[in-house]
Amino acid sequence: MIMKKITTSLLGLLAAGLTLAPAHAQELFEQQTLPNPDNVPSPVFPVPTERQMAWFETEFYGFSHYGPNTFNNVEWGNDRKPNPLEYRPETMPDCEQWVNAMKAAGMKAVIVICKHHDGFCLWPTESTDFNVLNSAGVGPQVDIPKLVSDACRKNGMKFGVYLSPWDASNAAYATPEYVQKVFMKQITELLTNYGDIFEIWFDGANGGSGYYGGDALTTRNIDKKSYYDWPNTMDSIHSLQPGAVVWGREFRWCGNEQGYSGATCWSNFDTNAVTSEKINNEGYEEGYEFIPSECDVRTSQKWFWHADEQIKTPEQLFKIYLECVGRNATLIMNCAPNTDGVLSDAVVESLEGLGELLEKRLSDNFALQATNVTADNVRTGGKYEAKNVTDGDKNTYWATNDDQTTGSVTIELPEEKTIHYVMLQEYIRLGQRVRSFRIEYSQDGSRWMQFASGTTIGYKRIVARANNTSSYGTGVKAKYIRVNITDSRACPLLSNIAIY
Ligand code: FUL
Repeated sequence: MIMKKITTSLLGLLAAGLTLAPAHAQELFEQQTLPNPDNVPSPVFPVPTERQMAWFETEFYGFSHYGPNTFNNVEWGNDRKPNPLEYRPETMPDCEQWVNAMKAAGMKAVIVICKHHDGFCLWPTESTDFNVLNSAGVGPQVDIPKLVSDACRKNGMKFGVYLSPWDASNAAYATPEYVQKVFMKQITELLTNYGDIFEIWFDGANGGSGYYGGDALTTRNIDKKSYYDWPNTMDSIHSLQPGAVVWGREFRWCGNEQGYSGATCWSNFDTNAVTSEKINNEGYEEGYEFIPSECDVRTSQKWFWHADEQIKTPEQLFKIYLECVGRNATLIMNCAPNTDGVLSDAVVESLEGLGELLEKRLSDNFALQATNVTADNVRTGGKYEAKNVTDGDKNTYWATNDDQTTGSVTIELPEEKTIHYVMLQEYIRLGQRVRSFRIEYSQDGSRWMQFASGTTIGYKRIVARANNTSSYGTGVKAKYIRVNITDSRACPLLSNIAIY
C-alpha cells in the first residue's frame, strides 16, 4: 500500500516536471551536440596526454647507474656510514662516450642516476653535504647531470633524471622535513638547471634501513602513497617541466627487471588498486587511468658496474627489444659506466651490435611500397581509408564504422618478399581498443596462411612469425599481408602497419 503511494506520487512529480519543462528543451539539447562533419570516432577512455604521447614515441632509451657504488663494488650502499670520499673518480667521466654508445644502439634518450638509495648527490646540491663537492679525486668538478645533458643535447638525444625517493643516509628521512626541504629541493634543482627533461624516474625501492646520520641499519618505514604527497609533487614537477612524465604516476613499472612486457599489455591501469607483478606487466582493460608500461632492464646482471660483469649479447638485447618496445611498453636499458668513467668495450660492442640488428631487421619497411591497400569496412567521412596505415604518417588512420568492432586490412606488395615481422600501431590518442588480432600472409592473394595471432596492440606491437621472439628464423615468402582485427572495445583505429 505504502509502496503504491510512493510510486503514484513519483509518477505525479515526473508528470509535473515534464509539463513544467520548457517547450524548447529538446531543441536546446540538439543545439548542444557538436558538429562532426569528418565523423571522427569518439574516444574510448582512458586516453593519453600530450606528454605521454611524446614519451611513448621515445620508445627506447638508456639508463646509467654510476656513483659511489661503482667504486665500492656494491648495489645499494645503504649499509655503510655515508662518506663522500668513497666517490673518487680519478679522471673526468666521458659522458659523451656513454651517450654515443647508447645512440648507436638505437636509443633516443638517456636517464642518468643523480642520487641512488645511498643518498649521495652526483651534482653540486644545496640540499645535503653528501654530494660531489666533498668527494675525492676529480669528483668535485664532476656534475653528472650537466655532463650527460650537454652530451645528449649535442647528439640529438632527450634527457631525463633518476632521483631515489628513499634516502638511506639523510637524517631527516621518514620525517616531513625530508620531503619538504631535501627531496623537493633536489627535484627543483634537477628540473631547473639542466634544460628540458622528458622523464623523471622515482624508484619504488624502499629498504627502510640505512645509516640515517648515525643509526646504521635502523628501519624507518614510511607510507609511500602519502609520504611524498604525490599530487602536489606532480604539480610542482609539471610547473617546472611541462614535458616530463613522472615514474609511477604517468607510466608504470612493468613488474619485472628481466626485460619483458606482457604479450597482452593494456596501457589502461588503476594506480589506486592493489597491483601485482602480473597486473603491472599486463595492465588491465577496465583500468580507468592511462598509465602505460616501461620495462627497465640491464645489459649485465647488476645495475652498477662490477669487474666480473657479463654483458648480454646483441641477440639477447634484440629479444628484449621485441618483448618490450614490441609489446606496447617503452624500454629503458641500463649501461653501467666503470671506475674509469666509461662504458667498457664489451658494453659498447653489444650496444653497437643491437643497433645493427635493429637496422638490419626493423628498418626496411616493405609496406611503404604497397601497390594496393584495401579494407573490408571503411568508416564514412572520407578520412579513414585503408591506405592510411602505409602512408608513414602517424596522425592518419584506418577506421571502421561505429557498428563494427572487427575488420581486415590487406596490403599488396609490388613483389614477393621474405617477411619476418609485422608491426602494428593503434591510433591511441583515441584510446587503446584492440582485444585480439590475427595476421595472415599469401603469395597469390587467394590461399592464406597464418603468420601469427595476438591480443592487444596499443601504441606499438611488433609481431614475429608464430610469436617466436627468440630466433630470427628464415621468414615467410609473401606478396600479401592481411591484418584481421577479431575483437575490439569499439571500432578499431590502426595508424600504421609495417612489414619487415
Ligand atoms: C631498483 C633499485 O633498487 C635498483 O638499484 C635500480 O636502481 C633499479 C633501476 O631499480 O628498484
